[in-house]
Amino acid sequence: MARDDEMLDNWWDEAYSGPISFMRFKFSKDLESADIAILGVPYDLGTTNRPGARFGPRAMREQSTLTGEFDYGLWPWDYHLAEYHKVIDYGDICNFAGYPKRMNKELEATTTKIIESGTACFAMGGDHFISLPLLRSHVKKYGPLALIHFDAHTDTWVDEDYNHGTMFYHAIKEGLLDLEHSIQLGIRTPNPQTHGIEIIYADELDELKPSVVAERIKARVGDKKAYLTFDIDFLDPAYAPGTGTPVAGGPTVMAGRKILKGITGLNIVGADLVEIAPAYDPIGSITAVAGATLGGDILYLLSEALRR
Ligand SMILES: [Mn+2]
Repeated sequence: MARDDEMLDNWWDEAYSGPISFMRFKFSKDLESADIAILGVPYDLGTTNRPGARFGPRAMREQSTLTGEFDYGLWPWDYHLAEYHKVIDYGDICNFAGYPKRMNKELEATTTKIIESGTACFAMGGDHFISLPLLRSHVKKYGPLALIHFDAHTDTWVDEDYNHGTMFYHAIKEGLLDLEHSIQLGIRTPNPQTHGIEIIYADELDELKPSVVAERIKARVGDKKAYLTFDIDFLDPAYAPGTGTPVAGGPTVMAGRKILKGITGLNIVGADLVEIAPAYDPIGSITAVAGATLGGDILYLLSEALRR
């Protein structure tokens, strides 16, 4: 892990100009010197309702040029990530439109390459199905992982088909999850089966302080290695209309950010943020602004875990 002086000393563009990389971290495939890689996964063939999450990574990058333009870092974190790490934007995996099987294989291979090099990976979806190949590659390295899952949906539907509502059922079936230490937050859709995962439903979450929710997550996950997955539809559609399967009655962006900040210190080894579909995000790109900000928070959680 090393301070990235080149990043800290070169403030070059306004938020509205210049190349669009995530939070202005340089595009690079150099995994040797990198500590954290940001990977775009523009895939949305697993969507059951509105398509369009393939445009999510680009929308997040574009809005992140504002959250990432400050050389002091992202508030309320009190440092810049480059003070401790070389963070790279690894670009997108691409050329998979119409080829779900190829995407599945290639995403697992790409993330395996990234994490085997000792670089932590933050993936930007894409629809939520991408979490399955991401989990497979992480579990190969780390063993079964505690899942910290923000979502309106459990995505554990018992269904042999692959889509963005079944991938955690497949993850369970494949033994990828440490169920006793896994937790889902913000759920507000029918759930015939918990599979032994702790769930804080949206109504309960609404009555709890974010700090209390964070303590519940910490108590559940403990010191286990964890994978964090954040479906933007965790948020109320007032804050995130630009998504494939919105469900009314969800938390605010502030609640989401406070919960994330509150779980600092957990051993999070990998993460994704998914389901931003900018075509349904017509007013001020509010979903992408939320996603870019929450994505920044998740990078800080990976950083904190790396420095534990
Ligand atoms: Mn969802």
